[in-house]
Amino acid sequence: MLTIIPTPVSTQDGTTPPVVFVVGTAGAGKSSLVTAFQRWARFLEIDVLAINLDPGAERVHYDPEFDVRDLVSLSDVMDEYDLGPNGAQILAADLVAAQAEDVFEEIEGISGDILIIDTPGQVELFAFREASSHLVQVLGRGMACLVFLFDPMLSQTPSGFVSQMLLSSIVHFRLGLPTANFLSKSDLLEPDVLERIMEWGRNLDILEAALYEESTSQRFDAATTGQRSEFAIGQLRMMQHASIVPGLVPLSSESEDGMADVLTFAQTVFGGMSDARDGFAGDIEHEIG
Ligand SMILES: Nc1nc2c(ncn2[C@@H]2O[C@H](COP(=O)(O)OP(=O)(O)OP(=O)(O)O)[C@@H](O)[C@H]2O)c(=O)[nH]1
Ligand SMILES: [Mg+2]
Repeated sequence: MLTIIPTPVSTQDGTTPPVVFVVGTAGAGKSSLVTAFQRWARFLEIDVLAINLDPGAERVHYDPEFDVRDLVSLSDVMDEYDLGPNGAQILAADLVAAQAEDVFEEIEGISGDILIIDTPGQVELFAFREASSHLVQVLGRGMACLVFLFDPMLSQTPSGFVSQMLLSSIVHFRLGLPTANFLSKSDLLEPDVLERIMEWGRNLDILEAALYEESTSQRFDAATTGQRSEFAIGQLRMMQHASIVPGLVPLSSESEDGMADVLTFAQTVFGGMSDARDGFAGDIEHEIG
């Protein structure tokens, strides 16, 4: 089941492809998703255009329509401004965002069915820099949505799961884009572990009990245990109340599970792609299965 955090879409001119920003914590599998999605879509004759917005990427395995490393090089930024790797990442992210119009010019007029954008390693470099909001607006043109990747290892504890739920909603709040949560690298999880995580996404009562149990086993005192669980569950219930339903779709760039759901998400938010490829995930999986 795909869970969408809805946000009204402002404009749609019918010609520009929908834009999917892939966001997540460092190493969550963002670049791999872009590669896998492009490869998967090629077989369906869906034209997926990719963009790399990560100046710190060592290498990319997809075929980028535009690569920000052509504009900003991390090593040049380090040399020129005498910065370490972290400072350089921050400055590079700002430099990229400041050149949003140049990036847009590079991609203006390209035609494709969908545009998928790889973002910098650390989510805060993309979501929390002021200049990034501008970049999202310029590149998104009112047709953008967000795929937020949950790290599979971090998702295995209730507190790790809740932390990512909260992070996803903060990024959603910050950028104001329709957001769907995906559990990345789900092929690495044992089926029972995967099912437990999915259950947490579906049922807050079960998550609350797990969180309480975890706090107890970590030997927090009773008051702290209660406060932690209450805080986390209170936040999640509030999100649920505002229709920001926590939910997850399993994804694997290895097995290509969930690729159709990424496509469905973009289609659901922005309307179908033109022509016969206008199917939903189930149809597509049926067609290729
Ligand atoms: N088994 C498995 N491994 C994956 C999957 N997706 C990514 N990986 C591995 O996870 C590691 C990190 O993947 P990346 O795609 O580079 O992650 P990223 O979020 O782009 O990383 P940064 O840009 O450095 O933050 C790599 O070793 C990938 O091979 C997946 O679906 N399954
Ligand atoms: Mg990457």
